[in-house]
Amino acid sequence: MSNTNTTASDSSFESPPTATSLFENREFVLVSNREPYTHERDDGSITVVRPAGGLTSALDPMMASTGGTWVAWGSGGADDEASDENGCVRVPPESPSYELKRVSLTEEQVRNYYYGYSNKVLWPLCHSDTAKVTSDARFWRQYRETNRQFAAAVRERTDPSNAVIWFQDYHFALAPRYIRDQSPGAFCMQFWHIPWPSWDVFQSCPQYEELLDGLLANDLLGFHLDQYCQNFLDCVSHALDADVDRNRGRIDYDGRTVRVAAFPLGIDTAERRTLAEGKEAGEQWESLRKTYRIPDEGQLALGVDRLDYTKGIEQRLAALEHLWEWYPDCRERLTYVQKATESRSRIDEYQHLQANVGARVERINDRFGTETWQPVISINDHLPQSALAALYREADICLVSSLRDGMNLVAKEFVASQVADPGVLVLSELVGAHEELGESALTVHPNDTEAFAATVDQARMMEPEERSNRMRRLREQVETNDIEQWKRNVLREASDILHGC
Ligand code: GDG
Repeated sequence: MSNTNTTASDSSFESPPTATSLFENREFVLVSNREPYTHERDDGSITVVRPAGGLTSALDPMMASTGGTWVAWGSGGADDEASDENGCVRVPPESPSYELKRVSLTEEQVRNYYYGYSNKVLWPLCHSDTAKVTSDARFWRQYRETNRQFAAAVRERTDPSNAVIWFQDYHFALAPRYIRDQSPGAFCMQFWHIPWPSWDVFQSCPQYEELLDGLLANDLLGFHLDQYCQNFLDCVSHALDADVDRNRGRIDYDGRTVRVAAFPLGIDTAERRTLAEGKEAGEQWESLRKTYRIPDEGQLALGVDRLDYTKGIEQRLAALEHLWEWYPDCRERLTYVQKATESRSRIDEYQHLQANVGARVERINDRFGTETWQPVISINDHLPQSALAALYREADICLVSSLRDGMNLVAKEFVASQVADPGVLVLSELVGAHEELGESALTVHPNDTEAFAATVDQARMMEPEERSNRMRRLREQVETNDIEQWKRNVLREASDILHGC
């Protein structure tokens, strides 16, 4: 890991600081595209659903303890009915302690702001896949308009000059500017969950100047890795008239100073462990085995992804096909479970990916399957956490092969769930998590099919002692840098800036 000052220090505290203790009188406002709770109509009655998502479930307890407001797109079918005339509802449902303010989006906004600019422009751009970027003037127009609408929603709830406003992710590159221009005293911060590309890639986006200007309206901008910080600083120094201090992660721009720092996101390791050790995971495992006919015998390799082209699912299947072809003793001894959840299916690229993955799985199963054994088992349903925990716990090998990934929480979740016989993590060198876990995982390059296959074979044959040692080191890493540590580091940094330290 780089030791420049863009990597925020691991401050340790007597007791964990909370947003309330750090920001005193300022109201805390969180802004994200996804909401922590949706209301759905089910057989006539309204039910509350917690959309599964690592981040929303990690930030919900923080909001519950600080109070304040969470502003998000109201995407649930019965959200309007369950909210008051201002689009607000108090949550968590079991003991309400903060306000959820829902922003209603039209179908056109969903098409152009969400599927369009966010997921057909910024997503491929930030993953350095410029060939997949789709240009359409409507995308940008509605991205701007929707960012304005979110900024207005924040303003409806609070005076930004007396608030700390924390934006999550690439859906809101412009909203901080729309807040700042009207409320210079606001404290704005943002965490960018996906990679930040190099300048030559970022420059291919015609809106580069306005995007950077929007993000520089924050006081603090966080990325997972120092590398992404450096890329961002580089883009700013090329595109804007700004003073960039790369070593200290500071940008002087438009009469203000913006801090840019790395905060590698962690997971709730205690929760993952509890889930993996729980009785429910045991029951779920039995049920998964029966439903999907997962064999008792042999070893199990696992992949868990949203079906996204950045996750390298086709490359992983190519490596496995090579393995079963050239390492015949793996046949009937190593089964691969692909837990892939459909994602963004309104976008052509994602439909093609689903079709290609399906076709490849079918071909592999036709080539190597026998009457009693199926090499690849696809689980496309969204699973409850306890079922996911069962898969993580029972897997002998976890395959993470993204072509680019801001962090990748699956790698960390697998490690935290390895409560029984330790398995092996096979990790692409192109994911953010590789910086923390690469030393004790087995590293692969997703596009080097033969070497990837050989590494899976190495994982399969690894002696128990080496597996144990590697897993112990991985666990230490994941437990030390967990979600609490991440929140602490981000909030402490924000508080230092706010108090001029
Ligand atoms: C973005 C960045 C960054 C998956 N299937 C099920 C399920 N999941 C959960 C996993 C995990 C999450 O989805 C996927 O997280 P990732 O980190 O792998 O990826 P992205 O969704 O692309 O997230 C990424 C992340 O933001 C955070 O900053 O790490 O780089 O791309 O938590 O467990 N959960 C349940 N059932 C499933 O079937 N319950």
